[in-house]
Parts: sequence; structure tokens; C-alpha cells
Amino acid sequence: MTIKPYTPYYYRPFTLEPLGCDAVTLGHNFKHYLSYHLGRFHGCAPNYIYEALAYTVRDRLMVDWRNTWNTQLEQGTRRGHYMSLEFLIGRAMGNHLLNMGIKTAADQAMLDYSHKLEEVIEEEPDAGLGNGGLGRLAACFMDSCASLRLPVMGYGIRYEYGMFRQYIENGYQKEAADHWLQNGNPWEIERIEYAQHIQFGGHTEHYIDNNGRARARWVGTEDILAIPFDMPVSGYRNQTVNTLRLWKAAATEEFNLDEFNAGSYTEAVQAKNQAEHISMVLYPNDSSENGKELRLRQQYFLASASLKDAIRIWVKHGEFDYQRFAAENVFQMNDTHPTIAVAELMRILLDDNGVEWDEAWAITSQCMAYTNHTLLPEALEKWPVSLFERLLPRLLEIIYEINAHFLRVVSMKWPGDTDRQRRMSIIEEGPVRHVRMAWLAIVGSFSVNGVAALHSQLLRDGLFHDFYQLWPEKFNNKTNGVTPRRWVAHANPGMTALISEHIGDEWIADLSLIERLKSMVPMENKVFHANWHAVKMANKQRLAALVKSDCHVDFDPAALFDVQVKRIHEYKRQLLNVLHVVHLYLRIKHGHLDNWVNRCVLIGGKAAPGYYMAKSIIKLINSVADVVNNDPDVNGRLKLAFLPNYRVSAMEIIAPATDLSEQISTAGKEASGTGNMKFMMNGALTIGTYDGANIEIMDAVGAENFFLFGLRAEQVEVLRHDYRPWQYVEQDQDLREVIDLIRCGHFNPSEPGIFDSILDGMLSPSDPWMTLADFRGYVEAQQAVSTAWQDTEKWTQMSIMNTACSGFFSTDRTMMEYNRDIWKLTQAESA
Ligand code: 26W
Repeated sequence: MTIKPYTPYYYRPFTLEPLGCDAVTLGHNFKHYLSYHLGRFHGCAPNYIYEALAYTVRDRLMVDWRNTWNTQLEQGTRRGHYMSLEFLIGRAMGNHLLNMGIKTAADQAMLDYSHKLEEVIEEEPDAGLGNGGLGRLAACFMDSCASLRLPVMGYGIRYEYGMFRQYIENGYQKEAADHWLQNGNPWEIERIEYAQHIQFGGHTEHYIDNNGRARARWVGTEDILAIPFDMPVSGYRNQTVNTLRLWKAAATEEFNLDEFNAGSYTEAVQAKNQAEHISMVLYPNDSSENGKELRLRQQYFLASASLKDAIRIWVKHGEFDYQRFAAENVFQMNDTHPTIAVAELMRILLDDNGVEWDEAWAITSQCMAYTNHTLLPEALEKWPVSLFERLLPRLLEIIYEINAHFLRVVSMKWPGDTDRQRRMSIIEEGPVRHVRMAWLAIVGSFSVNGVAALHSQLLRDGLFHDFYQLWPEKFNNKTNGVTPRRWVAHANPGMTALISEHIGDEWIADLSLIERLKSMVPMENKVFHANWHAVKMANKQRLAALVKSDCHVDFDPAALFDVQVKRIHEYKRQLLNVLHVVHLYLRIKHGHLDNWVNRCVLIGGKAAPGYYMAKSIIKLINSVADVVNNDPDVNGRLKLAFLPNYRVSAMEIIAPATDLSEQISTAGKEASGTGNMKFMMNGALTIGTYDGANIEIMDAVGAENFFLFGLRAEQVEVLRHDYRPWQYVEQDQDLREVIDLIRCGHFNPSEPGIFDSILDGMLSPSDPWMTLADFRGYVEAQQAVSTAWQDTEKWTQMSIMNTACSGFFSTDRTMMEYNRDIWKLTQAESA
């Protein structure tokens, strides 16, 4: 591939006339794209209808996109860069229509061509470029930055295959490839002229430059091309369109030719394939790093391409003075995944630009910021030194040097404390030496934050304590949020209209105003309460239809919809939920129906393909569901369904329809949670442990509107030393019956013993998740839920109260805090 260097054109600039957004103009434009661009006509496959409409909508973003870009650059404003290996953006169409305020017009335009907008929207595949919370958070952040007119660009990888598609066979999870780009991606714009060369392998050479200074160069490398694809990120009704820049890997021309000249044509093509591997697939792990070489390649590929791109833009549009670089740029690293950026920026400054070490370090450590998203030790990234040496030899040298400088600081502060030096070293010693990426991130950043108050506290007290003692000023908390545009205005139009009717619609752009809804809580607002209930019922009907089609289970919208959707992980304790379902089932079997409430329990989520326990839990859920749903004694009192392929677009249907949100992680393990916030905004009540952002949710809504149970984080840590799970079983007849029923094979008559490892895990004194310790508290909290549910009027009040108190959990607030404390960017003026 030949890439011509970018040359600006100085022709007379032309103006772009804004395009009409009325139904007729949209319709004409749609017809034009369908016929003249796509060459498809009436009766074509529905994905072309979607594609033609997407082009129509994208056209209408283009002027604002260009203007947003130009204004940011012309003003030479300080720019933010959000670096993330994951952006779980889901579908774009409905979101852009909402932000641009042209949904009604698009609706009519589609009707004019006898299509239903809702069905056209369904044709768009989810952009599943993320695993779960961390990836979806990045997408919500992008939305809020655009809505707040913050000059922030997202940098990520354009994976050819996103998160795998999950389907269920005989109760077991199966994975299928998600080729989301199969029919092209109408939103993206390829910008080959901004491609970057990324180096791998080779070796380093040290030399003395013309000024007599020691320098290093990285040579003999195999280069890969990084090609940017831009996705528009529209702000809410503010003419702002920011950019999400995703990199695709490709072979460089030189790389191919070398092989070709040696006479090996097929090897040359193979090399091309090898190069493209880097952006081929998203790693589907969200809790344990597996140390795969390709993953490290992805990380360096993203970090290097993004830094080079940011520098290119900065050099082109500002003065070429590196002393100003940190004043004009900030990079937020989404977990340790892009943390190699610390060493890469050093390399670019030192080797490519001849900046001296101290100055390069001052620049680097003043423009990097790090967000931690997990305390789980198995999720902390560590790379074998040997792998670094082979793949990124120059970066390893730089990391060694960063470490040497850093350990001098440590030994000055704590002379002779060798144990502390060993703990804090970026290099972990041992039979296999490792690079500790979190340590590199902390040392190289001016800001380190956790994602909820408790989580940030636990980082300071535990995992990062040594670093906190050294640099307390670096540490801060930024409680997560979610965007109310996608998660309320788009996902729940019924509730949105009802709210806006009473308090106006400014809350969509400023969720703190949702507080006004509190005035609608008192009893006398009978009509409003009836409407609130009716909206929820309609949303539950919509979810019931999805459950029927995807799980073949009948959910009755009159029952309590009790929902747990998130990645399947032991610490999130889907197991505790299942134990409760089995307990309810036993109550039915025993005829203990006092205070009974009909429930539909929905569980959804993906297990990492190599996570055996998580996959067994999915099988258990499906096995219990089979028995419960088909036992005539149950008679509609209890339903359990496992929703396959949980994803962003499924949550858009689930959250508005949920009555009870399950947030039941072992305390101290869930960094924040963000599903909890989506549910709350949509008027669900939460049953939850004192963990992550649950704590802040309960503070906001009041303990009387929240079902709290279970051990606290500090109690978990104390109990860990002397945990005796069987005691809970001995003391609790209900728990004993539940365990016995699972153990005896009631749910798996044809596959005996398959759940033994689950039971043994729960009954082991070393069970880190302490599921059985919280069983009784959970059952009692669920009984409180049932009691509350029986008073429909009271429940509705609590539901409204949850929505009314959710203002704090908007990512607009989160982004304002990042900006106030970390980024310090200037919000663009409103147009
Ligand atoms: C190295 C493999 C790997 C990949 C991803 C390890 C860990 C991750 C993520 C950190 C997992 C994740 O998504 N964490 C979630 O981040 C959310 C956003 O901050 C939080 O709300 C969740 O509590 C946290 O589990």
C-alpha cells in the first residue's frame, strides 16, 4: 500500500450548505443512497435499508463534525485523549437521531417508503468492541464529552471481530464469531493519509550523536501499519461531533516487498495476514489476563499509533516546542491496558526527538493519567520480561531506566527499606521476571483514580498503599456514571415523555434536574403514578416478547421482574441468585406460600471462554430454569430464564423493564458497577451489597428505598481468616435443602455430578466469594422486596424516587469531575 504524505490543499475553501432534515428531504436522500450508491431497490434485503439511512444521517453530521474539529484546532485548545482497548458502543443510529433531534422526521421518512424506523434500527449490528463495564464506560464517556463540548478524542482498536456471540446448546455456553463488519460500517471514515508505522522486534543500538550525546535507536524492526478509521460521536443537540479514532492493522509495503524480492510470494501474503492479526479480535477476558503475546502487541499498537497521531496533530497545528506538550495534551489510560504509552512517549521524545531524559520524563509524567477498574489480583497485568525483550526491546530498556530513577526516589524516602523497594519495583523478581503494568502506570502518571468511593479508598489502603504514602496527591476518586441519553431518553421513550411532560426536558442534558421529579412522589399524584406504572408495564411487555423469542419462556408482565445482567463471574455471585431461586422453588414445593409474590427472574451475561467455573454457572442456571419452568406445581409463580448473548442493545430493552436490579457482588470486589446506575435511572429498585457504587446509590436514594444485605468489605476480610461455610449450612435448614436438592441431581438427572465443583467451591473454607455467608441476609432482603412489591402504590413511589435521585450517576457529572480535577480542558462555547 503506497501512502502519500499528507499535503494540505490551498484551494479556495468552499462552504457546505446544511442539509435539510425534514422527512421529505431525508426520504429523498435515503432513496438516492439506496439506488445510486448501493444499487439496491424496493424489496432488497433490510440491511441495505439501514445502510442507506445511516449514510443519510451521517451526511447530516458532517458539517458539525468538520466544524468541531476545526474550531478545536484553530483555537489551539488543550486536548484530551481517552485511550482504551475497548469501546462498547453498541448501535449508533438511534443515538444520532436522538442527539440531532430528527427521530420523528426519520420515522416519517421511513414510513413514506413503507419501512418502520424501529425495524430499520434493529438491522444495525452492535459494535461490540468491549467486554463489559470498562468498555461501556468508555462509550458513555465519549457521549458525555461531546454533549459537554469537551475536546476529547477517543483512541481504540477497530477489531474485525468484536465480543463473541453467545448461544446456548444443551444449557452450555457456546461461542460464535462476531463478524460485525461483514456488511461494512457506514458510520466510519477511513483516513489512510494518517496511517502510522508501528515497530516490533528488532534490536537497539546506542550511539553518540553529533552533539556528543548518548542516544539510542531501535532498528531491524518488523513494521506494521496502523490505519485510522473515524467514527462520529455526536453531542446532544449542540452541534458538536467529536471523534472516536479506531486503528486497523495492515502490512506495510516494505514488509511485503522484502519477502517478495526474496522470491517468496506466498510468504509475503502470509506476512500481510500476520500483520492484520493485530486488530483481528477482541480478547474476551474481563478479569484474568492470560499473558498472550498478541494482546501485548495490541496494546503497543494502540498506544504507539495514538501517541504518534496526537503528536502529529499537535505539531501541525501549534508551535513546535515540546516544553508546551504537557500543557496542551492529556492522555487518560483506561486501566493498565494502554499503559505501555508511558514508555512509548518517552521513546518518541528521547529517540525520535532528542529530548533529554529529565525533560522527557517531566513531559510524560505530566500528561499521563491512569484509571484503575479492578482490585482482583488475577486481573492485574504483568508481562514476562522475556516477552518484552523480544517484542519491544527499546521499550524494556526505557522501563528499566524509569524503574532505576523511581527506585532512587523510593530509597531516598525509605532508606534501607529493601522490602518496600522489592514491592514497589516495576520489575517483579522471581523465577520469571515480570513488568508490572499498574506500577508503570502509577509511576508515569500525575493522576491515579478509582471508579467509586469505596474502590478508591480500597486502592489507597490496600493495593496501592505504598504508592499512596509516596504520592498522596496523585490519588483521587471519580465515581462512574452512565449517559442518560442512551440509557433513558433513547431506551425508555415512554418514561422520557412522561417525565418531560411534568418537569420539562432539560434533564436530558443536565440530569441534576431530574431531582424535580421528587415532587411527583407524594400520594396525591395519582394520575402520574398510574402513568408511571403503565409505562413500566409496556416496557415489561417488550422485554417479555424478547424473553419469549430468545429463551422460549413466558414472562407475565404482572409479575415482579427480577434481573441480573452482567459478565458471569464468581465475584458477581450469580450463584447466590440461583440459590435464592431454588429456595423459592422449594417453598412452592412445600406449599409455603405465605407472603408470596410471583417472580420472573432473568439472568444474562457472557462467560470468558476459558473460565470453567463461570461456564458451569451458566449450565446450572439453565438446568434450574428447565425444571422450574416445567414443573406443573410451580404454576406460573416463578420463572427463570437465561437470556443468551447479553449485549448493549439487549440492555436497552432490559433496563426500562426491570423492577428489581440485582447488584450482589462480594463486598469489596465490584469496583463500581454501572448496570446498577442504568437500572436506577429507569426506576428499578436495587437489592445489593455494600459494594462499589451501590453505596453511593443507596446514599442518594435513601436506605428506605434500597434493599441492602450482606457482609461489608472489612467484614469479608476479617472473616476470610476463619471462614467456615458448612456452619451456615448446618444452621440454616433452607440453605441445607437448597444445597441438597442441587447435590442430589434434581436439576441434572442425565448428567450426574456436573455441579459438584460449584458446590464444593461454595463449601470450601477458602471460597473467596463467601457466597454462603450472605445467603440468609439475601433471602431476608428478598422477603422485604416481596413485601414492598405487594403494595403497588408504595412500590411506584419508591420507583419514582430512584429515578429522581439518579442525577449524580450521569457521566456528564463524571466527565465534569475528570475535567475539573485532571484534564482541565476548556469547554467550547455553545454555537
Ligand atoms: C487483562 C484482562 C482484563 C480485561 C478487562 C482485566 C480487567 C478488565 C476490566 C478492568 C474489567 C472491567 O470491565 N471492570 C469493570 O469496570 C467497570 C467500569 O469502571 C466497573 O463499573 C466494574 O465494577 C468493573 O468490574
